[in-house]
Amino acid sequence: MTYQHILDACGLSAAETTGGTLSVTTPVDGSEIARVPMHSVADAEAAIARGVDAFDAWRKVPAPRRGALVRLLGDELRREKANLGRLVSLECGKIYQEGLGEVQEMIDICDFAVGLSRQLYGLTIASERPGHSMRETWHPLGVCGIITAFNFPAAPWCWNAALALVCGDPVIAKPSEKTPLTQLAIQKICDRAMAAFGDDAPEGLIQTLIGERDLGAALTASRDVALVSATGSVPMGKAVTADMAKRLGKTILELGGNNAMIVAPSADLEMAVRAIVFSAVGTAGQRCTSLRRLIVHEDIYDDLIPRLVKVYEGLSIGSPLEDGTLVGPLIDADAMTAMNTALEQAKAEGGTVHGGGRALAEQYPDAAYVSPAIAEMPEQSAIVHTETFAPILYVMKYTELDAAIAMQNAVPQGLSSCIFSTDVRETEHFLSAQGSDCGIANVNIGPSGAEIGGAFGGEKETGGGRESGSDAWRAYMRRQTSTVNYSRALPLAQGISFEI
Ligand code: UN1
Repeated sequence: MTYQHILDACGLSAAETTGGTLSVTTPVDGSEIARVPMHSVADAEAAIARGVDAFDAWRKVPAPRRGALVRLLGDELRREKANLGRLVSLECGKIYQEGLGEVQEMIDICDFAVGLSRQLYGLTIASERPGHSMRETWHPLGVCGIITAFNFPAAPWCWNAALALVCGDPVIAKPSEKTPLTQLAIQKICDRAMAAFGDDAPEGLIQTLIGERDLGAALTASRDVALVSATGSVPMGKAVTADMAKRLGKTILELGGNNAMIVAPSADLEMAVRAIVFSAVGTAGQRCTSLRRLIVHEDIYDDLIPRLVKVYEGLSIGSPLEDGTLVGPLIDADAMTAMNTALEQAKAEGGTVHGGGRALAEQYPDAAYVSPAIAEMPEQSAIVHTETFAPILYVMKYTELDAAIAMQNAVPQGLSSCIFSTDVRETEHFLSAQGSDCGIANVNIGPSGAEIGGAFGGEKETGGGRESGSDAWRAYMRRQTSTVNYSRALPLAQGISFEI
């Protein structure tokens, strides 16, 4: 299949992929695969205005009926899974299996959202006053801006959009400028779902803006955008927060991770090795949930690390579109430079590095293939505290579990974490209030590859937002507390006497 076939299979037209000013290159070989027209700030403002009109209509549509649109979207995604998964792989460089996984996450969250559309439950609350009732209702919020990153160009949009749509909110996507094609293909899928849904899907309900930061800034600046949900780097999250704070707008932030695994003496090492390798080298170490730090008990260190180094040496690095490849390229040359710089710093801080360095340079001179690296560190030094979006696994030893947990929690980020242990005292301690400080804490599972049913997100510099499952839907709605007096008197709360 040629690259053009992959674009064609997603229905992307020449008008959308040629003649524009945004050059899109594939990390597979560094070649240009499209030149996409970019939207202007004026276009963004027009999109927001259409979104406001769409909100007026969409909030009146009953929630279960809104769910029917998301069901159609899920149906379309099922049909398009292979095509879209391949485009994800081509555009961001993750292996095809992981591209399919991303589309499956979209399908899963659509299913979740359809069920949710009949379960946007509020509360009834006991009033302290006689003849009074209280209730809490969830209403649609308004236009939602969804800013996404290159490493997951599909699923995070859908975690947000599927919930926002059933909650009664129009959505405007602003994908990474490195991966606009996937969002354009998703927009097409949405357009088909809306056409099949019929008249009560208003124009402007689901929109896409292609371009650079100024478009994200237009979303954060506008009072007509009730919520901005942003996935990406910590500096991006801080910029979004600062802009939104100026107008006290709502945000959901899903930012960096510096995810660790503690491997205890009782761990099943076979399982641990598989989990470590998938989570450290999957998506070439460019998931926000990628495993970056391995904290290993001293008694098993000399057993585990050589095994890992051996597995790393045998990993198949190559085109993400080819069956059998486990490690695709980094997104671009800058990412490779960042990886090399981090490894140099690791060495300067006393680390011993296995692997690393450029791979397949002759076959793909314009792409950024690298060998995944393991860096054995004498301690959790400065470089280990930073998130480098690359397949670098820092390894440290521990003696006492509490010290391992303290080490795990000592970084600025708080997204995902895990422990491999078959000792229930240890695992429960890890999950307790004195344990992991992350939004996600797993047992005998790596830190990446979360299911959609749980709330996804993390603490500290990860931004504190939650997306996807559990009650994350509430962030896309406004809560209304109503007290109704059905008596013939007007008692005041707190027993206050106020006679006029
Ligand atoms: C991300 O890297 O931005 O848990 C999201 C996971 C995926 C999502 C990752 N479900 O790895």
